[in-house]
Amino acid sequence: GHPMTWTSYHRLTDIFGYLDYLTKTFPDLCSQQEIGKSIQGRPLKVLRVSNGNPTNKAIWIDGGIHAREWISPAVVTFIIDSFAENWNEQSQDIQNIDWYFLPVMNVDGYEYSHTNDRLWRKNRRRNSVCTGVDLNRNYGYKWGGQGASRQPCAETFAGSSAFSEPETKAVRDFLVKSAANFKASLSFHSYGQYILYPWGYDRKVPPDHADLDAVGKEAAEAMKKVSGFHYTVGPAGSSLYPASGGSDDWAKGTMKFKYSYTVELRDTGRHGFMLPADQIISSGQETMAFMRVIAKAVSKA
Ligand code: 0X9
Ligand code: ZN
Repeated sequence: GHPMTWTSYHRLTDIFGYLDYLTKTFPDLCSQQEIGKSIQGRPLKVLRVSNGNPTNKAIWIDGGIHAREWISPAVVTFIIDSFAENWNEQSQDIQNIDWYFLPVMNVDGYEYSHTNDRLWRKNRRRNSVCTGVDLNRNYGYKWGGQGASRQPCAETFAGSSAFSEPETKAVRDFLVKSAANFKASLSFHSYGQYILYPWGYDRKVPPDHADLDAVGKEAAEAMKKVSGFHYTVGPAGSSLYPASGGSDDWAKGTMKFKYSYTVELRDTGRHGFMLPADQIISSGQETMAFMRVIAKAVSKA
């Protein structure tokens, strides 16, 4: 039977078990790939959802870059479930895209946030004195600039060099080598209810920022219609704070994926990272509205 629920947060083995269920139950739609291993040796599992049409464009989605942001893997698996269980009811735009999901990127940190420290953020690399690299400071575009720390004990430690971490390296190698026609990258985080686009490394914007802003605003309106929750749209560096070495900047700056967003899911601070599990389903439903708008934009791109 179906091994997953969206009324509580799940451990990594449950999530992996769910991916196995999907590939067994929908073999023509879902396939799995291990793209690498974490620093503690846990597998990094990517699920591809695709109708196999060779002219499809592709979208990359990651969750759980930050360990404590539990709503992120929960929403990413909710999206996967909505697609897989109701594929034929999805929009034509959604059906004609190859979807690549990495529900939990920071697998070691995610487990550690369940077993030892609920508010753990970084991965579990043993540095000289402290543990952990902030994976969202470890990507190679403008690595080591503003908002990233050189101090191993800092929450925003960028690592010893760009892509020093096996988790970021695995994602980079997978995307660089992939034959898929990627047009967008979506990275799910919490919290704050923001739809952020590049640049994150500075208070600057790319030349096509108006396109990113328009699609972001259309998505925010669609989300508001579904749940009533308000998401703020803007460039990451000025809407939030400048922070370099992020996945979003690398997707746009190095990989040249047209649409790159970091979505900060619920809430705006009442519960923060400890969002009650009874908000997973409604968060997932509003994020599905976001997905439909992105799929439409990518179809036209
Ligand atoms: O600081 C981050 O990595 C993200 N916020 S979080 O609270 N989830 O840690 C925002 C990243 C926005 N993008 C860039 N600054 N590149
Ligand atoms: Zn985050």
